[in-house]
Amino acid sequence: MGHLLPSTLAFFTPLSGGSPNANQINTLYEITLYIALVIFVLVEGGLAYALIKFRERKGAVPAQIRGNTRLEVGWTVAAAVILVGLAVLTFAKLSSIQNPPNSGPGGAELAQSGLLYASNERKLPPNAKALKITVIGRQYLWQYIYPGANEPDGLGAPYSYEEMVVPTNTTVSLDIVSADVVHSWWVPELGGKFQAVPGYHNYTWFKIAKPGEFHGQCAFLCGRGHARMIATVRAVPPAQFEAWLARQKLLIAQANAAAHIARAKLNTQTGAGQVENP
Ligand SMILES: [Cu+2]
Repeated sequence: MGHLLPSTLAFFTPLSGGSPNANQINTLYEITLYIALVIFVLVEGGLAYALIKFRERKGAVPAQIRGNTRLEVGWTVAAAVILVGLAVLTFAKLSSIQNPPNSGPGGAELAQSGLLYASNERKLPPNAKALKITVIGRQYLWQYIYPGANEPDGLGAPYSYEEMVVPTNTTVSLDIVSADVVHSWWVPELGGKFQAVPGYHNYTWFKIAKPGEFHGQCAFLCGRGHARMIATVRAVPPAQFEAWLARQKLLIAQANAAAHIARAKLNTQTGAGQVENP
């Protein structure tokens, strides 16, 4: 019974629980909802009371009332005070939604400091260290590029599709871009929605405390395969993440080497394929 009200309210508030920014957004919704609920009960209660108390009776003559200045000024001022209060609260919370905190003490060591790209939009934690992952929207799947390139130009960086693996207790900073059309990155439990727009960089962040899986989906109609453009973020302990990343890098290098050999073989063969596609 004690859980009934919160769980009913949770139906009306955003998903959260994965990252502090999502939790702060949820708190703002909850505060607004609680205030609205009190007002709703007061207004509907007053209406029901008046309906019953002043219902039609034989011989009763209703009093003719023309306005009540004190009441009218009262509810106008009260509504204005609530609006101003909510606005102040929102602005006070905005910084904890936009600005990431530092990684926790057990966070992954790979978090690099400094900026990879010149930008005044990417919000970094106070110590400027975050694990930077590039999110690329493609028709119709999400690609993630992790740190660990062999060359300064980014060549050889480990990547994955659809499922992003991240370390727990680590501030993860996402650089969201698109390879084709507009997509929208949205994993509700990890914070707000961010568009992937060709030619632009959008940034967001999350910090996941405990291992777990979070699900999302492209939130902007991007073509025929839009509905299948899903995203999963899997948080694992930092040591496990580093092992996964190293293995991913190895698998990609092996696949590239195999492709290189296959290409070389094709180039030396004279077959129907080569005649048709010289
Ligand atoms: Cu999409």
